[in-house]
Amino acid sequence: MKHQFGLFAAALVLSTAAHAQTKWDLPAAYPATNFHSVNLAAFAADVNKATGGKLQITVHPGASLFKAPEIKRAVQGGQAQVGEILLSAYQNEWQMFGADGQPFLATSYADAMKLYKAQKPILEKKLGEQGMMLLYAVAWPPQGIYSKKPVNSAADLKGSKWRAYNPATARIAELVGAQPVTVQAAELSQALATGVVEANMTSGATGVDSKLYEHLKYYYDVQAWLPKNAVIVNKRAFDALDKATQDAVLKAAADAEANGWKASEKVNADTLAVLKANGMSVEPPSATLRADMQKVGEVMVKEWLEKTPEGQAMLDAYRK
Ligand code: PCA
Repeated sequence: MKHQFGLFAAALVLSTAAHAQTKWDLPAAYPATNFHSVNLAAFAADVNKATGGKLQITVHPGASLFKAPEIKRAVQGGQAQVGEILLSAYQNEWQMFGADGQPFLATSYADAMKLYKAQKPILEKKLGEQGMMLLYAVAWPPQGIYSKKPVNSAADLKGSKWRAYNPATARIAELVGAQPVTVQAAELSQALATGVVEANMTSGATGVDSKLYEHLKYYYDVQAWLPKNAVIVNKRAFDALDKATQDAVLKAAADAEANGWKASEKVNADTLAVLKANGMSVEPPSATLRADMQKVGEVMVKEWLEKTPEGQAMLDAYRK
């Protein structure tokens, strides 16, 4: 009898496993048309295909499920199994999250990739301690200055209402004497329409997403840093998958990372052209503005190193 029940239970488990479909929610903060979100949709489709529909990931772009600053905690707590975060937004929690938000540490795609490789093992360890895993990370295009008025030197930014999206962009505002106001990408158009923002630093991609050309007329292509979005997964949710499904997720993540970095470079070129086509002045910064911003960057990297015990070793690995 006992034996029979055991067989029955085993058969039940087997048949449930064979038909089981796991559903994951993936909150993301940027609009569905943004290249990161398009890449997330492709990642989800890949996983669905590779697992024969066993794991279905629903992407919720545009901060529709969780607001940008809440996504990390949602994944950690299991309210969402997987999610996309802007790493540098969490710098105040742990300084290393902000490594790629420091101005002029890595200003090209090649350097941003090198910085990522140096940062990755430390990131993985931290996320592991928090009950999560890093699936992949992709750089945003290089960050430049958008402004309502022409900016020839940092002094021209004094007093301007400056939109910040993370602690580093808020610190830049302080150092140039602007007034920082934190506004997430999902609320940026609205903030511009109501006059809360006169200047900010972000990519051409976000410039186009939020139609910054409707309110700001100048873009200076400073190429100051390339912050990264990371896709993180709750470790318990991942561990609950069978081995084949886990492998499919990791394979799709590796592909998404490679595709995402390629897409970012293309989007950089494409979106700067869109800004121009919409009447924006798109120029390199003047020598003075560049030197001023580099000084700001030097101060910030120094401050960051003072607060980041693992910082110097990471920079040494990056520069090797
Ligand atoms: N866009 C995001 C972060 C970096 C970027 O290029 C934003 O402006 O919020």
